[in-house]
Amino acid sequence: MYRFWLDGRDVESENHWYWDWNALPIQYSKWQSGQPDNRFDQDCLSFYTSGEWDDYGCNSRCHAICELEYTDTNGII
Ligand SMILES: [Ca+2]
Ligand SMILES: [Ca+2]
Repeated sequence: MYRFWLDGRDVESENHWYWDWNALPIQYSKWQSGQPDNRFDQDCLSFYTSGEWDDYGCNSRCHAICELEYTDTNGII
């Protein structure tokens, strides 16, 4: 099972999750059972390939997902 970053954080106030890109509160959640546990002060949001969320140490390593705009030679995006 792989883990990926989401753009959420609760670094300002424990368990008050917000999107880092626009600072808005996160309205939806899909926490894994027992999460978020803030273990060793976890303040960044990750998710597993199962789709379940887990708070995770911000300096930890895990996979990233990038969004790219792409247009092929036929103009299809
Ligand atoms: Ca936390
Ligand atoms: Ca956790």
